[in-house]
Amino acid sequence: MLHLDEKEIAIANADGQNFALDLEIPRYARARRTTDALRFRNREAVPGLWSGRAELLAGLNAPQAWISSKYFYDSLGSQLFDAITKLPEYYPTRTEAAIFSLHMADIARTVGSGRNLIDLGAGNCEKAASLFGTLKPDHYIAVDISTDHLESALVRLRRQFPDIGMTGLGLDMSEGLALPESVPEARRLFFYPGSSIGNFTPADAAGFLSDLRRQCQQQGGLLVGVDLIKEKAILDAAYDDALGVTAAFNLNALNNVNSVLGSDFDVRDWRHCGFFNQTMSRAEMHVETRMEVEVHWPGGSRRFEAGERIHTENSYKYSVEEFGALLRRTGFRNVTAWTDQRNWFALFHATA
Ligand code: AVI
Repeated sequence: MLHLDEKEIAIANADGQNFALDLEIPRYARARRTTDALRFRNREAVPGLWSGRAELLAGLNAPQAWISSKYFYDSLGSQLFDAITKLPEYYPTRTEAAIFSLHMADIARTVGSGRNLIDLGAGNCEKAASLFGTLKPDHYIAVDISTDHLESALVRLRRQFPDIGMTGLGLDMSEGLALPESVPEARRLFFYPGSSIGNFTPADAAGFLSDLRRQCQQQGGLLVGVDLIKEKAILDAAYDDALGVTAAFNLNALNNVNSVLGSDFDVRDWRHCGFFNQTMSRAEMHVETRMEVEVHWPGGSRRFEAGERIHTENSYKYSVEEFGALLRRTGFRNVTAWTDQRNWFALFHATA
């Protein structure tokens, strides 16, 4: 491993060579973050201030309508997301897995064993469980907004790994991460794979990372997966696949909104839009009307013109330098990054 000064981070490339990178952020990146900070204040407000119905109504009534991406994940949506991760076009999941197998020994040395592994957005717990043999955590704390997957996964894992203490927590992390006192404070390793950090605006990501940093006491750390900036055609395909699974995932949010709000969205009136916005360095998803439609909900309605869109998701892409700088700005240090052969995805470790 390299010794690095304050402005550098260690990178190990696919051939296992270590090299150092300067952390200066390009000026355009800073400008972009400022724009996003303003956008965040206007559009998404402070997480926790709005919940459920009030947030949905604010989004649907906004001049540029939006729905929070958390509405993707009802039971069908979670299954559609699992299917997305198996699509040929959606490279992040398998690329992150390849980074783990390529660099496992180095990752295990850097992270260390006997940690309290806190899995943020654990889902079916498969990713974290694949690390148990190598990282040998003392305790596994699985956090997810949906507890359906969690309970059955933990029952199975408890039988397989009887020496690891296991806890499941049903928490909505868009409301901030409030861990109960039962979660041990020392030796925490926050695990946030899959580039879910990209679904926050950079300003929100900074807030979330600072929050994690504050919750790391002695010997705390973070292991986070980040999708990297790449050719537009690859990203366009990843968010608009040929089979239409991503389209179904996106449109299903409208069905979920119907059940939460009592609205009457008809998915047949809407089409999926998914593409990479190079200026904003993010993949965007929208639903777009096929014709003029009027949508009703108890106490209100809205007419949408033909071709009008509702913005449903942003998925920000970073360079290794930008994300390393973000970690450092939010109080982390000893930043290490591992990438795949094509430099499409990066796994970062940093200590508190
Ligand atoms: C969960 N998250 C990291 C996915 C992403 O790529 O932003 C969600 C997703 N949206 C479309 N495809 C997958």
